[in-house]
Parts: sequence; structure tokens; C-alpha cells
Amino acid sequence: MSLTNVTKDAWDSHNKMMLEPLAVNDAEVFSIIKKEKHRQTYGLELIASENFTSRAVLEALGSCMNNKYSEGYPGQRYYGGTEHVDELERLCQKRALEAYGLDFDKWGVNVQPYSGSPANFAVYTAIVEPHGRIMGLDLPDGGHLTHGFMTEKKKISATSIFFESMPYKVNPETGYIDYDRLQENARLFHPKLIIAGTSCYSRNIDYARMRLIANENGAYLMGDMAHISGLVAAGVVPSPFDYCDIVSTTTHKTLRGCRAGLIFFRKGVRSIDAKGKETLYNLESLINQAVFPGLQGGPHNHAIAGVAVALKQAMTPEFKAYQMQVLVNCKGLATALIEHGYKIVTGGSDNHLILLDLRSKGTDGGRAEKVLEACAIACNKNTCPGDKSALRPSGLRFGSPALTSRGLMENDFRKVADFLHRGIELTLEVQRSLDPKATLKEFIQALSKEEKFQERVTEIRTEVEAFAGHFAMPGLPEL
Ligand code: DSN
Repeated sequence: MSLTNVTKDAWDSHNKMMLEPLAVNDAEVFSIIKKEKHRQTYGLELIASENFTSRAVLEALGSCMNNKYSEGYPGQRYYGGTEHVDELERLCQKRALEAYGLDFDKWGVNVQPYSGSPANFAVYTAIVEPHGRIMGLDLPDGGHLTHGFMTEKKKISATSIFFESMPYKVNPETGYIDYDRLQENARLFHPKLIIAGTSCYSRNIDYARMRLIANENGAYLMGDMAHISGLVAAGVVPSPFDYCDIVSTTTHKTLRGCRAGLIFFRKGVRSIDAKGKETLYNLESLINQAVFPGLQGGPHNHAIAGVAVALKQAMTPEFKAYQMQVLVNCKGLATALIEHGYKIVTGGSDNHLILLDLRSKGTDGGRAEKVLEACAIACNKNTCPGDKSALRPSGLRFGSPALTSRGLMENDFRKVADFLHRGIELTLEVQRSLDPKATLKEFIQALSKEEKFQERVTEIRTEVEAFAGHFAMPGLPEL
């Protein structure tokens, strides 16, 4: 068919289609989004890495900025028509540095990483040679995949395939990072990079101690503050910027923006030797080149717009109040669960999350997660320090950021703890009805097939939905 054969009707219809709202244009996708909106609104969101972003962020994210290619950096692009995305990217950089109180002469930032994992890989690509050595907190101990995760049998993360990874651990008795052992092992391993960051760790990191360990080995220290970046911006937890050479983060967890990543890097003098000779940082060009053209193509300008909006919000007194409440609510949740007889790893929390250790209760995270999910409570199973197998993690990770964004206060979190307790009690009941060796699949079958369990699920779920529906939902009104 040649272009001349396109009928006027088809062309008019095409033009109309391009202007239709989603509900009209694609009822199927619209209906899936509506279902997800309902799940978020009438459920209790306790996944520590999730949050509900604002209407303004979602509007920026859904804007025409999505349409623009702009490979390169402001002022040096491979495409025309980039004057506005240049302005946007510069604004986002400025706000990122301001939000963390950074001196523009001493720090720079790359706002193009698509998310946290690409940001971390870009840092390693920039400063660690292939098969160079990195040390990060082991994933079963609360670290992240991209901190070099591998098992005894297999290198899982690309960060352990392309770099040589030696993990550090938490003390299995206390749950706190074992800095002494990290120091001993670093003296043997001589890493090029040490990563101070976590995915499931409820305590503040001792950045000063990690700086000393890095210095002993001439290593770079990178803070991965993805989980706590909102708390850091509000100044309610210690800042990695005081001690690290590089800081990476996602922007959608406690920072409450859209999904993206940032890499902050130091500029200027790195060290001065005994004779007064200065060594300068060379991170800016290495990191910028690693992000683009090393690993990524065109930046996601709609995401950069959303991040810029979130960073503006992060500099307000309202944001600080929110982050303070995140901490209060998390402590309240921990206290209420302890009162219900549960054990919390490390005994409590300095930040936005807690890790519940279910070993003393005789169940595990996988089974409890399934029951809670059926009751409209979202959380995730997690290994606890000392777990023998990652296949049957014995803990549940809970975070307070998302529900705090909906306006829940400390007393509301007590009610949340009551729901969690009821869900875990039901988990134990289902388990007691089965052979002790029953698999997770058999557990799920019993839960979903047996009427007496379904009745209990419905009872809890109905109450959870009524409770959750009572709180406002940030974001776009309809979607
Ligand atoms: N997936 C995130 C978390 O849940 O912690 C980290 O990337």
C-alpha cells in the first residue's frame, strides 16, 4: 500500500486516536491500572523500598519530556532541539546538590542513570578495572544485589561477574555490621572500592569507620543511600556525604520521587601526602563517561523532570516533617510488634525499616508473606542474620515510608501491627494443619482451598481494606 492509498477517514481516525484519553484509547491497560490503583488504595503498603509519589511528580513524568532524545550532557548533545532539556538537566543537578547541602566546588552529580542498579554499575565501570576488587554488604545480610552478590555456587549479579567481590557480613548474634571483620578482610583483599549501603538494614551505618577502612587500603568509599536518601536529605539520619567519595541513590524510595538514579561524586583534592603534594579526584569525567556513552543511551528526560520536582519538595519543611514521622512510625511499629511478642533484628530501628525474625515463632517469611498478601498487606520475605538457607528466609521486612505518605501516624501503625499479628497467627494455624515438611506450594494450597482459612483471610482483609481506604492517596486523582 502506498501512502497515496491512505484514506482521509483513516487519517482522521489516526489523528483522533492520538488525542484520546487512556480510558478510551486502551480500556484494557486502563482497567489494569485502575485495579492497581485500587490495590494501592485499599491495601497496606509496607514494602520498605516503595513509596507513593506526588501528583506533581507524576505530571512531570507523564509530560512531553518523554518524547525527547538528548544523548550527551547539557551543552554537548548529539541531537538538536535540546535547549529545554538542557535547562531541565541543569536545574535537576543544581537541586540535587542543594538538597544534600553540597558545595558546588567539591561535588558534582550525574542525574542520568535510569535507576539504582545502572547507577552502581556505572560507578564500578568508571573506577574499578575489569576484575578489580569490590567489597559490599552480603545480600543475605542486608546488602543489595549490585553490591557484588554471588552464592557459593554461582555469581549472580553482573557486579560479581565483571568484578571480584568479597562480601562483608553482619554479626549473626547482634545483626549489626561486623566492622572488625570487614577491616581484617579488607587488609587481606585490598579492595579498590568499598560500598557502604544496604537494602535491609535497620541501623545507621558507621561511615567514619568505613572511611578509615577504605583509607587503610587506598580504596574509594561509595555510599549507596538508595533506601535512606529522603532521610538524609531531611537531615534525620547520618549523611554518607561526610565521608564518602561517591554517593549513589535511587530517587523513588524515601526520597519519594519517580523511578531513577543519581550519582554524586567528589571534585577537587582527594589527598595530600606527607610532602604536601596534592592528588586530585578524577571522578567527574570517569563517571559521566561510564553513564553515557559507556552504559546508557539517551537520558530519560521525563524521569529527570520528575526527579527535579521531587528534589524541590525534598528541600521543604514539610518534607522534613514527613521524614521525622517516617522514623517515629517505624519505631512505633517496632514497639507494637515487640509487645505482641516478636523479635526484631538488632532489637529496633534507626531508620525507616525493621526486620522481623520469625524463627522463634516457628514459621518463616515466605509463608507469612503469602498470608499477609491475601489479607491486602504487602511486604517481603527477607533472610535474617544467620539464616542457613536463602531459599527459606526467616524474616519479614517492613517499612514505614509509603503508609506515612498516606498520613498514617504512630497510633495507626499500632493498628497495622495488630493486623500483622493476626496474619502471622493465621500463618501458624495453617502451618499446624499441615505436615511439618509441607512445601510452600502445599501451604499456599491449604490457605486458598480450605474454607476455614479463607473465612479468616476475608475477615482480616475486609478490615484492612476499610482501614486503608480511610487514608488519602497521593498522586493523580484517577490513575
Ligand atoms: N528492590 C529494592 C529493595 O526492595 O530494597 C532495592 O533495589
